[in-house]
Amino acid sequence: MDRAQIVHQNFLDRVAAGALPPKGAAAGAGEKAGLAPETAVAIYRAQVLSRALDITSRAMQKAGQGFYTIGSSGHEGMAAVARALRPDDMAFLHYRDAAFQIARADQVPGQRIAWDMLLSFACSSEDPTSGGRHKVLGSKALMIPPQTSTIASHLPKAVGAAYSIGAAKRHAPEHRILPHDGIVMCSFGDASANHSTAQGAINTAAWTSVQSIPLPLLFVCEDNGIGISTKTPKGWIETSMSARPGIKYFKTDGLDLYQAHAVAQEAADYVRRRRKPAFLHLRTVRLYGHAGADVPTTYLSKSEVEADEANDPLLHSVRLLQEAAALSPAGGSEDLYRDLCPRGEDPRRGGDAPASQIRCRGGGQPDPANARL
Ligand SMILES: Cc1ncc(C[n+]2csc(CCOP(=O)(O)OP(=O)(O)O)c2C)c(N)n1
Ligand SMILES: [Mg+2]
Repeated sequence: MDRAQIVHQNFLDRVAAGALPPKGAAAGAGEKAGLAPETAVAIYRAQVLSRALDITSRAMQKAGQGFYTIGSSGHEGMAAVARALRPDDMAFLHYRDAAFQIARADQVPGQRIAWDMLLSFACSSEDPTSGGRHKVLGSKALMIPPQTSTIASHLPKAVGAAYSIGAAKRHAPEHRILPHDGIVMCSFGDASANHSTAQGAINTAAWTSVQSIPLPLLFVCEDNGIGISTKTPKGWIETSMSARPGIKYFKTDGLDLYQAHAVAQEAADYVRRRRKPAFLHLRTVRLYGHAGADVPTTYLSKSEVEADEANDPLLHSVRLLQEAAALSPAGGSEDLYRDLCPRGEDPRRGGDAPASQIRCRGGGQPDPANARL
């Protein structure tokens, strides 16, 4: 069975049995108190919609309606990072950051994020981000410059964008879109961090910071411990990044939406106030392998793959929302999942509508609030 189907079934079975994964480095009561229940639920909703879109992109590929299936499953903690930033903080995203983009879309009026992303999967000429050239995250309204999966290529651009905020204060440009108190965020994977382009950008940020030149840039490294089929050595990111001159290091658990939000908020506040770069090390897992055609059990043991699947961030979110009594009734988190992800990978299974019949309930303009995928 396909891993996407396994993860989907796993979610339904474990939630029904109340067999939710235990807390890791759990959020304290303070972290839970720092996030309003409605924001926590909005983060969870963005996480589930991101998952639904992953499932749908694979169904579309099987049906010959979509192409590029690299997904965001396991990296849904980025929805909490989005909520720790302002929607006018420019964000250069890792290709697994659909949950970030969806969560940000909730903060900006007039968005139709699910529909726009589906257009991108279908390589539709109506795709507002790339005109159908590629599955690309990005949106002008959301301050997310379009980004393909050319790893590390966006880090130098992010350094330049962050530098430009201070430069625009010193010499008023003709056109300024970044606010004076804004920051820039740039996310990437643990393997991408080794790319010379990434290292050059990180070094530039450190050098600039040490010279006391403003560089309000938050690096976010989404550490799932692997790049395609090559494992990152244990502790590599922390050891190599925690003591860089001029860059403050923060670490958090992307499986825990409360903790991820609290630490991302702390890191973003540091960057905003001090106008200095920070490095947020976010633990994630990678579900479904690298991309659609990848079979992770060819290079990882079954138990390694299953250990990540047992740590599905959505299962952690269900437990955390229950503990915080953020949803009423308590079963609401399962209902929300069933509503957005009514089926697993196979669009023909159980008589569900095929991918070609993806419709949004209520008709009219598709909206993530009523999209049934
Ligand atoms: C410049 C460049 N070199 C190589 C690749 C091929 N490639 C795609 S993803 C990837 C590994 C990325 O791993 P990581 O940064 O850990 O991100 P993850 O997929 O684990 O989230 C590589 C080498 C690429 N896309 N771009
Ligand atoms: Mg990785």
